[in-house]
Amino acid sequence: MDQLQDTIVAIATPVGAGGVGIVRLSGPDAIRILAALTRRDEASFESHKLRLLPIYRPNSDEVLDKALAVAFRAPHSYTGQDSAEVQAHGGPLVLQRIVRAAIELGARQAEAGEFTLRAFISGRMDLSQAEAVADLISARTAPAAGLAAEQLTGRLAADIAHIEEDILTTLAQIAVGVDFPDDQDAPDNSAIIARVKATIADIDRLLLHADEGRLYREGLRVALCGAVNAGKSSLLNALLGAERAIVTDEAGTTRDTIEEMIDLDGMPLLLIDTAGFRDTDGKAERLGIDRSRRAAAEAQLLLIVIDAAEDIPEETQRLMDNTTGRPRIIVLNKADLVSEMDILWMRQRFDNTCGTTGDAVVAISAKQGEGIRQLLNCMRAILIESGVAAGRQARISNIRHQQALLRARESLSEALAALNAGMLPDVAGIDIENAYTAVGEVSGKTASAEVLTAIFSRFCVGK
Ligand SMILES: Nc1nc2c(ncn2[C@@H]2O[C@H](COP(=O)(O)OP(=O)(O)OP(=O)(O)O)[C@@H](O)[C@H]2O)c(=O)[nH]1
Ligand SMILES: [Mg+2]
Repeated sequence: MDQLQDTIVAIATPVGAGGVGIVRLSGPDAIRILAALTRRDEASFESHKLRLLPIYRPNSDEVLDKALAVAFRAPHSYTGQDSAEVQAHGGPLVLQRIVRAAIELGARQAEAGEFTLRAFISGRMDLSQAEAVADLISARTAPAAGLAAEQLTGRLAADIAHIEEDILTTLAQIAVGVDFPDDQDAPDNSAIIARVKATIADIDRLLLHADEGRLYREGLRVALCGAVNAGKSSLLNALLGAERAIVTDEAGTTRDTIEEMIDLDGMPLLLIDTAGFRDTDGKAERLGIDRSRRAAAEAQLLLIVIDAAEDIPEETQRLMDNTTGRPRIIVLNKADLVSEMDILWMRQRFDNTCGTTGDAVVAISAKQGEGIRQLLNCMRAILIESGVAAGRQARISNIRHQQALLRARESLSEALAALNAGMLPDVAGIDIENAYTAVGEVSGKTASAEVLTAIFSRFCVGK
């Protein structure tokens, strides 16, 4: 994967027909190949300037397309290498033929993520930025895209670079050696201690809300749970404003969990419709119910859906008993079937059974779309109160980064303990070096080949 001397080629746009499709080249021969494809002089390609030219099949007068051709001369390109693009008509066959022509002229088919890998290797971006590219492409909500875009701009990269520099300075200071005050045997570690403390504080600032940031990036999980026929799937559809899940009056309609993302005023929510709880002999349904329990256990917010026109089933009561204290909303559905007095009475009943914690209770009609806005407001309020909404401000939203920084912090704490105990700074130096290695995994400076392979294989070909 690391043969930078190869010139690579790939289709950069999605598979299928489109208005425009882009073939991308990067490597020492990229511009020569572009010149050969267009039968122009290589020197005639000014960097970053589009030209409308016929694209020829090599060794033939056959024209493959009339397209926009552009060269990007190193280092001013995405990969930092000489690069080129052909912006052709977006038919899959046209694009494949242009790729094949480029291969005939000496390029090689690019592997997944290879363009971005080159950008990383040539220092155009650090590893956290390269990861942000993949996150941005795969983001399913505007807030997740926002987190990725911010990381792509290099704010995290700059913070990490700053921490790396600080650690290197501390190591340099240790290497120079410390003074032993005349009248004491113990070294004066105070300057180094202050430096290590400051670095720990910087790392802590970065790690603030990292747990929430991760949840935020993946979507805050909201599980719709309750007995069969309570109207969970109807509620999912009402929240989505689309007929996503099948709704019938048969108990046990939903067998498998159904997940859909929504954007609630900038909060990414992963709504999970589940199989209704009940005793059943059906194998598939039982497995589905197991999944429901798992979804309920992992959710950041539970919507416990209750059919207001029925008695509360035993299973639902058990679910409520098992989830007291967790962020949840009791959703009294089918409010259209009962009187306002009934709803009032039920509300009171929940206040009694749930004690002073006072569950949030919202009455709705999923079928008629009533009370949905109130429910959304209540969901937002509870998510904010529970703290997960703070993920929006998180600087770290990736578990790999979080773990690397936690390891760095641990090593620095050990160094601090040694320094405080009056040991020679050299002893702490080993821990501080370990901290440097851990931080470098975020920027990629010290990331292993396995880590790099794992990260770049997540990309699509052409990125
Ligand atoms: N009157 C009324 N009927 C509703 C309402 N919500 C759902 N229903 C009806 O209740 C029945 C069950 O609805 P579903 O949404 O399939 O219920 P569910 O909880 O997903 O059921 P399972 O998937 O079997 O667990 C359907 O006939 C719906 O039309 C409502 O607000 N009012
Ligand atoms: Mg259902």
